[in-house]
Amino acid sequence: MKTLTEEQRIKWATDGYIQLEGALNSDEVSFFSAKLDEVRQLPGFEPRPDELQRGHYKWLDHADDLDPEGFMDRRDLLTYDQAFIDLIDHPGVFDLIVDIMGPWILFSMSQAIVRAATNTFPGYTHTDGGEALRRIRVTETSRPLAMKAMYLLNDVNSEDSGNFTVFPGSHLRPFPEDNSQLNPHTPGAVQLTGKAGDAYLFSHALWHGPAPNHSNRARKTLLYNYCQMFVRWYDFDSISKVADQCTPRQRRLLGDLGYDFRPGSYFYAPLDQEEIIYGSPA
Ligand SMILES: O=C(O)CCC(=O)C(=O)O
Repeated sequence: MKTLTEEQRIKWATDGYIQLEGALNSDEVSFFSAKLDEVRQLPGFEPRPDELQRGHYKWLDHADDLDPEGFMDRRDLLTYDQAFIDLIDHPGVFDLIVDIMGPWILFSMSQAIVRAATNTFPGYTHTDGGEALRRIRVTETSRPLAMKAMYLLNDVNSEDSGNFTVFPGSHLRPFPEDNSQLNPHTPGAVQLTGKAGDAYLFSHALWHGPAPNHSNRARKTLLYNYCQMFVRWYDFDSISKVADQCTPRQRRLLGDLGYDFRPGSYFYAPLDQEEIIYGSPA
């Protein structure tokens, strides 16, 4: 499997993220971009901030906005197309995730976010993993508890275009209890640019979030999240419904250990874990 270059390894350790150019090719970008336009017409999980607590999603008949340039935040993408399943261990990106996290991991979440061009969204900054994980930090040499791959489906060329915004090195500092002043324009924030097909890999502990989008077009992204096996997935309530469409490696990443649950499962990995994760993708 591919591993990080020395330069990427240093950047991951010191900045808490790396950018991979051309992680998806142009056919893949066009395919996923068109799929997101279809997905918003279909039932699925979307946020309901006025109805549900922060970060919780409700099953709806379709996205609120049916315009492909409108806002969408859809969770649990795997049922929409085989390609969303195959992105779990996309060559080139998954290799690096395993290099960073080790082989004892699960796939924990998929998400498509379209950040519409609007003057009403100021952006926000956070760490991942809710109340508990925001209080847990990693050191330069620690494997992360969780990390995400974020795929850009369109070019982001200038600031305030819905950019993925990071505070480099912030994965090594405590997240302030009062983070209300932190935003994509706070000193230290870096609004990343990139080309369609680029991917950002980032640690759960990195302060990050979207910038406002004052450009004249929506910013489309896919987010795939991975965690250490003893943590757990949080996109579905038991092993994903698509398990029978998956390769053995994808099934394992979705939590199918190859035997019925027993105490100890997910704590110590199955004996063939390394063979499955490092082995052939099919
Ligand atoms: O850039 C975005 O739209 C949000 C991405 C993000 O902050 C996250 O996945 O945690």
